[in-house]
Amino acid sequence: MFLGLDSSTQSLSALVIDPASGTIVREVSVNFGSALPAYRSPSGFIPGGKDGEVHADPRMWMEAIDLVFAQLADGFDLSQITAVACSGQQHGSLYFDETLESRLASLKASESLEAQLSGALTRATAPIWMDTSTGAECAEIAAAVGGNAEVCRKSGSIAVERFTGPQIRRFFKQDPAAYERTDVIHLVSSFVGSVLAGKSIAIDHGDGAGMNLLNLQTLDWDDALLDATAPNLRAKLPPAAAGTTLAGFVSEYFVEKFGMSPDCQVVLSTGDNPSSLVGMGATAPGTIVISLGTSDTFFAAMEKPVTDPQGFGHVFGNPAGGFMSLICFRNGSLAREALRDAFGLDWSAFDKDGLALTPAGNEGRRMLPFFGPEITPRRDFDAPVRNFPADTPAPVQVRALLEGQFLNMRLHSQWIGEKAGLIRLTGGASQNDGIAQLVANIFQAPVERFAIANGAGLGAALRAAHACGHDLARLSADFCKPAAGSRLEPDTALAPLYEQALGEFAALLKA
Ligand code: XUL
Repeated sequence: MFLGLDSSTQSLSALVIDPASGTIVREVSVNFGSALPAYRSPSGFIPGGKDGEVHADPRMWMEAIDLVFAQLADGFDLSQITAVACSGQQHGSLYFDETLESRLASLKASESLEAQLSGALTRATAPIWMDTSTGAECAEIAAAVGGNAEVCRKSGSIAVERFTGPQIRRFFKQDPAAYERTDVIHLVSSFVGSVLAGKSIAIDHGDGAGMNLLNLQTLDWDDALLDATAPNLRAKLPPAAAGTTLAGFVSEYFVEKFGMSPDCQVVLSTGDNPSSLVGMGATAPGTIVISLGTSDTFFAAMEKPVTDPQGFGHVFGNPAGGFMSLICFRNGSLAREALRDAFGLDWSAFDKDGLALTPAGNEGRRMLPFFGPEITPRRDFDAPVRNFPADTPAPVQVRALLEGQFLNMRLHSQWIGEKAGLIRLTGGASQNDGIAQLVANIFQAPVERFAIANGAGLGAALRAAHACGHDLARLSADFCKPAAGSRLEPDTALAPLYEQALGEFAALLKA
């Protein structure tokens, strides 16, 4: 059996798969807010950060590892686990002094992880992916290496506020002495993996590419980016390595305390988006994943690391080899819920209220569906822009919003240069038939829906099995199945109409 962990923004979850039977045999989860209220982080981060700062308390993550293993081991024999791999929210970083290695190597089962590891922290809190505080640092890094086009050419993304390099630079500027004392910097994913392995493990190319530090050609830390970020940074980073690397055996701590086998292997960790690519069975180019969540994300495997000339999209390593694109749209459910609330609609009727009562293409009535700042495209919207009166009845508004969201997604994913062959749709709103059919029509590709709530955790367990010799295609066929009867075909007659709508949407965006 194989264990996958996912340390996300709000929870740490664990999932065990049995490849022999093709089933998930155990799933547990620790919600940071409710299980660890002492950290006063109801949504997994410390509320009220100033100037765009969004940080979390790393001690909360340490405590959660003990809690999730206690749950896992309760009535379940963890010695059956052959290998474990972790996934983590991307970009978040933890900072430790030189005592980390000896602490990890000598963890006592009689004490907690938090009691034994927190003393090594050189930065009390960890910046996470929601942080937008590093605008100045992004500009400095870009200027130092010759502009954002160069940062993007090297690292797959322009300098981005939430990415780890700019976050490291901010720390170095704010507290140079603590930066100097820092011996090792981990991502959330590599930190959890290091605790399991009882030693610092490498950072994989999937999560590493979310740092503005990894050179996608050499797959090593880039000297110019390192120098632009902070002094002596290479010495503070674990090496970068392929996600299929076996990092070692599980630490004695987990053997003694939770009954794991001393022969259980620890596979390198990766970020939650690369991990979801595996969990959604989309590691081969041609299948696109659209995840409809708080933010909507669009990701897909890619043959070559082409980058977004506009600088909105990102390129990360694909855990199965090669690369993947990732585009994040901030106004996902945020916008759907804002419109729903503004018109007093109910979710179950959201598509019927809008999509069923209005014609495809909405007779040219278009909306830029941004109720707040957007990152794709990068603009400080505070209300949606419409080419029709704002008091137009709800059905037209609903269609304009949804068509706008997916036209925006199609427009800003064109740089990838691959036609969607199949779309795997996940996340809350994917269950809505009207929305799913609209995605099929706008992208002119079949859509399959997934019931998997934890694609990143499943991806981690599948990666663990794959690294131990299981065939990934076989694992995908067994575990990454769309919900029965969930496939929808595009209405090909609508192709020209949505081609035209795409042009109209782009024009409204430029206006
Ligand atoms: C990706 C990103 C988010 C986090 C969420 O760039 O910032 O998707 O990975 O956990």
